[in-house]
Amino acid sequence: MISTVKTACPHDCPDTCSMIAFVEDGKLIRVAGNPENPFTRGNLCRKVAHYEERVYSPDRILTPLLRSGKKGEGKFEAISWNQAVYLISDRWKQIIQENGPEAILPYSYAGTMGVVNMSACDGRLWNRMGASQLKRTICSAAAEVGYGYVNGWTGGMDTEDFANSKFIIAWGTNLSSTNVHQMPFVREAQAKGATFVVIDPYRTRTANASDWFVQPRPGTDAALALGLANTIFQEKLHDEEFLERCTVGWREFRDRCAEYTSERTAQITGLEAEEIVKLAIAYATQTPSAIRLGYGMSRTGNGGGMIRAIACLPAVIGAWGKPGSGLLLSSSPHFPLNTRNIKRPDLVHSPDDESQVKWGRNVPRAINMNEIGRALLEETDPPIRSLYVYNSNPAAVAPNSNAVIKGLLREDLFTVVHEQMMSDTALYADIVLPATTQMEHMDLMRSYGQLYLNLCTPAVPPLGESKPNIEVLNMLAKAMGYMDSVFDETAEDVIRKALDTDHPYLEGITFEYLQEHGFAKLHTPSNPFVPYAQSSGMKFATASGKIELYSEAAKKDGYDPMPGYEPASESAEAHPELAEIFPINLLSPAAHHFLNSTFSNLPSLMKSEKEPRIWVNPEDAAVRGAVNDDMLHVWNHRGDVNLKAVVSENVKPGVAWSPSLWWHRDSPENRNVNMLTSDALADMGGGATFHTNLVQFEKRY
Ligand SMILES: Nc1nc2c(c(=O)[nH]1)N[C@H]1C(S)=C(S)[C@@H](COP(=O)(O)OP(=O)(O)OC[C@H]3O[C@@H](n4cnc5c(=O)[nH]c(N)nc54)[C@H](O)[C@@H]3O)O[C@H]1N2
Ligand SMILES: Nc1nc2c(c(=O)[nH]1)N[C@H]1C(S)=C(S)[C@@H](COP(=O)(O)OP(=O)(O)OC[C@H]3O[C@@H](n4cnc5c(=O)[nH]c(N)nc54)[C@H](O)[C@@H]3O)O[C@H]1N2
Ligand SMILES: [Mo]
Repeated sequence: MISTVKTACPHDCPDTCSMIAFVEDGKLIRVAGNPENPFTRGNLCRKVAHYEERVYSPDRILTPLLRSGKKGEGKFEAISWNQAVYLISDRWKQIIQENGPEAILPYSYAGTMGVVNMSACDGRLWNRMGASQLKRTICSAAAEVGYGYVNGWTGGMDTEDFANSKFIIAWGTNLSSTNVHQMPFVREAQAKGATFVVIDPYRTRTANASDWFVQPRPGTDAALALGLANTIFQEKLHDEEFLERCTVGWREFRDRCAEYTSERTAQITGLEAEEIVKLAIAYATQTPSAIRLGYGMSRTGNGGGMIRAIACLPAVIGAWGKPGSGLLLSSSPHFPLNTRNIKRPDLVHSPDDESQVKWGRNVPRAINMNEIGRALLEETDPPIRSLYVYNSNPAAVAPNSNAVIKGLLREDLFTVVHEQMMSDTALYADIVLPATTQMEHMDLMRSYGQLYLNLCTPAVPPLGESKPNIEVLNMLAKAMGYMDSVFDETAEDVIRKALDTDHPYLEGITFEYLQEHGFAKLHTPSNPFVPYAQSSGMKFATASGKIELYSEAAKKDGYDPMPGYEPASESAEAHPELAEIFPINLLSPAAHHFLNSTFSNLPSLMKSEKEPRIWVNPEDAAVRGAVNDDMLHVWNHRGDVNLKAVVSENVKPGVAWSPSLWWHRDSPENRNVNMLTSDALADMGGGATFHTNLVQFEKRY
């Protein structure tokens, strides 16, 4: 008999789809999108559509493992959970005694985005222990800070409301690959006559679905945004009433924009001045107009500043608070979950006082996850003696892989990896712990791209001896002697606590309701939700409660109080000597068939993604005597890789594009593109810079 279970996709994607799992004899036989969910609409992306392939992958880890060979060799022997927990806690107690708890570093990101297995887990055991904190900066940090200076950390437009727009810009985001369920709303708008614009230095699948593709030089979007605003002010198409009522410093901002004439903007961006003027006028007049802003473009040396400048545009034309109008970077801030209830960020352990100590008196040091390689290799006080990895695959995904792997090879580093798959990182572990997949554990999902809460109900029992993150961390906490009651909580306890709020958006959305229906849209004042409507009294989360085109907060943090264009760190403008040697700007954004390094080990998706490749312009290929399908040797001062050439006009001369991310294991000579990427930090938030890399290439064979 086949039974069905309502669940959801847990992966790091703005869509967070409602799923149905089909189960026969305790086995997952297939999955489908839940047709009742108005956002998922019964469709799943290519990656998740055959989830059973992932659940039953031969790469699944099914028992705890102890290293029996050399570091990174991948030789392990099975041990019991009791042995594993004893070995880990015993070693940690010794390390804490010798070097204090900061010598232990947890490393995690968004393998699952669950409230239980990501959010709650990230703030409990580690805070209790006083372990080094991890700055989780690899994805959205620069964008959040840049956006925050303008609007505060507030939620954007309802994705479903894009269907009501007349002019849509997908700015630095590849929706057809990374946010596929937003596209039907874009197409609906297009069918009603809307213009769909894509702004990207690479001709993406999304660009191919657009009415107007704008292709600036990478890292120049701040100039483009200010140039567009300048034309809007010049043409008197700005909304003065809105600017007076809802913003701070618009006249100073207007004067700043005047520095970005269409001629100067054209020079910086490589676009034609006429195109800039045309785009500005269309954006301001074909209203309601909406911007979908991606995190992707912000992973650039000047990414925070780019996002900040773009985030000002809706205010200039008074786009907020009207249907089909405004901007969406993230919907996360709209979810009023009681996250304080599920974490304990206020408490850290003090060696001389077993009772709880407030943050601020004894805050542990924080390590930026983008700099993990350096942190493991450079002398720090105390040294990092143990690394506990879960929900992440740093050997493959973190920038500057050479440094990361060298760090993981350290003989004296005690590495524990809790994983579903024998990933590139798990290979370097001393102890590997088996993790359940979403089909085997319970969780609650919010979303960064839509407004539905989803409950994940387990569909099948855990495979082998695998366990969810929360259970493993609870076991480790007890073995460490931490008897706090949070370490007795089950996933259901955490979910009930997260839903325990009297916020009107969650009225009636109980655990039981979600068990029955699988999902619920937030009960926002209107549907589609129109945030910041004048009648709602909803404010921006800045100090002034207004949109800050001039930001005192930015000034206090040492930035220009207004947005401006600064060339990215590793660019020809900022570093001409380096560009002499490495003349190509490599972009490395999301692959269509993978999700970061998740799914990249599944044969059907590897086949669709073909092989590790790099797109280069015909001019750049010709001067190096390279043609399509040649193996290229690509290198810089950090490392080198071999990638198959796709000679294509999709990139302009001087730019190359290689999607993220193949495992090192499955790349030529075991080296993926992160051998080339930079661990320099973005201008804001300590963000990643996966698109700010200068490289050189030649034909290999
Ligand atoms: N299929 C698939 N889906 C995914 C992911 C995946 O790996 N694969 N990853 C998930 C995750 S973790 C995230 S954060 C999101 C990211 O989703 P997106 O925000 O869409 O991110 P990317 O595709 O990495 O980058 C978007 C685009 O930015 C462009 N870009 C690079 N530099 C610049 C620039 O200077 N200016 C402009 N205008 N554009 C630039 C790139 O060419 C790329 O097309 O997607 C999620 N969804
Ligand atoms: N070159 C390049 N590199 C990039 C990017 C890029 O655009 N270009 N994108 C960056 C971005 S945006 C991001 S967000 C990061 C993502 O970096 P990561 O968050 O590390 O993402 P994934 O590669 O998806 O790895 C997640 C791992 O968690 C495991 N996992 C999944 N669920 C669970 C669970 O419940 N428990 C445990 N213990 N493990 C689980 C999966 O098997 C997988 O190996 O990568 C970054 N790396
Ligand atoms: Mo991400």
